[in-house]
Amino acid sequence: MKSMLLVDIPTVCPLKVVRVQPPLWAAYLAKYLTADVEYLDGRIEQGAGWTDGGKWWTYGLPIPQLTETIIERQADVIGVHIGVSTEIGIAVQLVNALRQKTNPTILLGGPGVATIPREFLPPELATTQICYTVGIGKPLNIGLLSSDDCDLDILPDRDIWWPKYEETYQEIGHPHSGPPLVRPTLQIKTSDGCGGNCKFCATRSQKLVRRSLGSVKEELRNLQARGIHGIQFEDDNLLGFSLSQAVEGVKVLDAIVEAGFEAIEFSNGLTVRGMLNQPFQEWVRRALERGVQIKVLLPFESASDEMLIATQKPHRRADCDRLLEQLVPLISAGLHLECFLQVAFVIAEGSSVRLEEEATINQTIEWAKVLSGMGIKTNVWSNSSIPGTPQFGPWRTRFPNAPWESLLFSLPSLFYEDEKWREELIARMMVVNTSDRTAAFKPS
Ligand code: B12
Ligand code: SF4
Repeated sequence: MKSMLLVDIPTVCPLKVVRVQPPLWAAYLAKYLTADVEYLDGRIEQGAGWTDGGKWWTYGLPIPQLTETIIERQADVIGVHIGVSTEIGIAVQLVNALRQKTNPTILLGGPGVATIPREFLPPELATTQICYTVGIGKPLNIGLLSSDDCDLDILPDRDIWWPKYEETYQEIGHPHSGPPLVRPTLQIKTSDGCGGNCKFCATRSQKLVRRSLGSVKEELRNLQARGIHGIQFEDDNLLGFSLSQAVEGVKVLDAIVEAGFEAIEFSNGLTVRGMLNQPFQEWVRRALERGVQIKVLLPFESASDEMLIATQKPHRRADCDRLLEQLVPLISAGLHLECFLQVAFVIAEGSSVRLEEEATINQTIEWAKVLSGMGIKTNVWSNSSIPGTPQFGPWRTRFPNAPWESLLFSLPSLFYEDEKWREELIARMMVVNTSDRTAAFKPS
């Protein structure tokens, strides 16, 4: 039997923020593969820390050390996960370093590479194989798979990284919204795809497919057996958009409450239109009454219909206001609300890109202040053009030599109350990337 080493590579960030979470990708792959599988986390292995690469911070093992560690494991196949496209630059360095010392089969996978059109990938990666699946579904076809037709109901094999998770990840919490409501909390994914078509989203246009309720319940039992108290959703769109889709999603939510979990967090997975469906509202009330803690991220994106329409978001400002009317009163009953807004949108129009104008940026920043005053933890991010979206092609073509790190990054700001931030943001809108636009802002 062949052996395969699954590797999480260091990640790049314009700020000194730890961004790691238990690798669900590896847990699924380990289950699909017939090979002997080992896991190596290049971000946290051997107390890896920050190294300063100029304006970028690279979190994880330095490349020479990572290369040595990989070679020592002597795997037949090295499977590298590229979670976000900014890590492409690191992947190139790693592939070059490995090729100088040995000649293993290198497989790349994950949304960071799978969503990028071939023509935009650096030539150094031509010697690797790439898995073009994103999400739970069938991952690759290289003779290492247990079956050609992978079942969505397959349960992830968390054993592959469990000890590391216990030691390290749990302390870190979710990188966007901080520590979990209860510890330990672990993420699940009960569906794949969305059905939406938002212009800035790399997983757009993928049909919503669900795991069976039976397999979700089995996974919940497995997690409970490990002592997990909280669940965090990693679905794209658990509730779908329509009433009948929401009814299906609520069955999953009821199963979690019935199983006795103490907290449920949606840092991902709910859309505004999905949440407006009555069954979801009723579920929130039911769950809170039973003492379950709930944290919901409101993905409002923009205060202006102009931007919501330009980016093909399925909701409008009036939908957000309606949802607020329903959910804000529940804050006093224990509901935790967070909100995600973006400014400096990049709008693709044919082969050119246009940037959001000051008027709508101001509108969103003003709204952020209002939302914050309502007790909602509100983040305003600076938008970036993500590979795999209509914005990316023209963006890449306009800046053909920009490094990968520069093409994709936005930061949670929390700076919307600061006039200076707004001025800077506007000044930086004409620069190549959102990181250059925002990296100068040091959170206190
Ligand atoms: C969880 C998550 C996070 C987490 C952890 C990310 C991580 N690095 O692991 C956090 C909160 C930290 C995060 C942050 C960000 N994220 Co994020 N995130 C997600 C999310 C919601 C789910 C990923 C997941 O766990 N899926 C479940 C697993 C089972 O699926 P999977 O990862 O795709 O893995 C499967 C296949 O891809 C394949 N596969 C994966 N790896 C490998 C490796 C090999 C060798 C093989 C053969 C196959 C293979 O097999 C797996 C099983 O089938 C996705 C959205 C999505 N739907 O995927 C966005 C997503 C990955 N994030 C995205 C972005 C942009 C970001 C940020 C850059 C946001 C920002 N602007 O700052 C930051 C980056 C931080 C960083 N440096 O990592 C984009 C990436 C787009 C791109 N092309 O780069 C996505 C796709 C969202 C989107 N719709 O646009 N994110
Ligand atoms: S609703 Fe969310 S997951 Fe669906 S396409 Fe839009 S941004 Fe992507």
